Amino acid sequence: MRTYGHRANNHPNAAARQLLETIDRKKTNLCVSVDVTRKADFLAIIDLVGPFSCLVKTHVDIIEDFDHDLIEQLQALSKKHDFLIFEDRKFADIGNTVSLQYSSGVHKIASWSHITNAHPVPGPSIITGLASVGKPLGRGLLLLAEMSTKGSLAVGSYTEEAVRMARANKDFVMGFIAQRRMDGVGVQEGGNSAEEEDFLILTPGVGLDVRGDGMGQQYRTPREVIVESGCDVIIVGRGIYGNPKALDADNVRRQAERYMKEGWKAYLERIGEK
Ligand code: UP6
Repeated sequence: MRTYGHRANNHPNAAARQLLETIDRKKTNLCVSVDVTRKADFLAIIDLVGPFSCLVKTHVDIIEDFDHDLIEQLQALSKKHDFLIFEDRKFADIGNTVSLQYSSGVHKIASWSHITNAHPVPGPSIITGLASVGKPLGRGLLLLAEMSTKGSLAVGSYTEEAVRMARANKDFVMGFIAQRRMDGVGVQEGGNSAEEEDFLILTPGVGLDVRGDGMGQQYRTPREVIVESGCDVIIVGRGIYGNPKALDADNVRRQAERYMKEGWKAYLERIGEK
């Protein structure tokens, strides 16, 4: 299995290259998902977890007091701590609508988020719509090929079609939100396209202490995700910041470091260095 650094040197997608370089430079494959509703909490958590993260994942539409200053501060933290930003927007509409949702509105996601994602459910036109905005800016797109939730419908031929859509749009699609590597998925008899592709697999549903959240979320450990399933980035939310109503700065920092160490240990095991 190739190293992050080797993959960075060879990756054709600019956003994927940036992410792989950041992972290699900081020695962390941890993406922290900051799902809190107050701007002050959001920024405080990011400042705490930034040093341990290659990527910070946001849902800016849940923030009650969202404003332009929040984006400026987020960008400043991204520079201070050297991480990329991933707005987990999960676009799912026709090409024209998603291009407007991505570029415009209150959030203007494309102007600040290095990476975003989309459900493949509308078919390839969703990629065309998002690429019309994001490609000129050097952004990257992840397709949701699978989900972490119990009873997910993103399985079987749906997942296969998602991978085929990505293969046809490698200039903008940098990888997947999925639970395992997608090499060979959806490759037809005689096809060899999996050989030269290097999609990044970012995986939510990661936790060390519990197996679920009582609302359909299912957790696996960093080792299960990185070693057993061959994924590249672990996405961790509540496992790190716990209950947003009772934030404990020391604990947030400790948990981020703990997940970073577990994720990196698993990667070293995967490439055969431990
Ligand atoms: N997420 C999942 N599963 C998916 C796709 N996305 O959990 O298949 C996102 C959620 C949340 C984060 O929207 O922001 O990943 C997981 O948070 P948690 O670690 O607190 O469960």
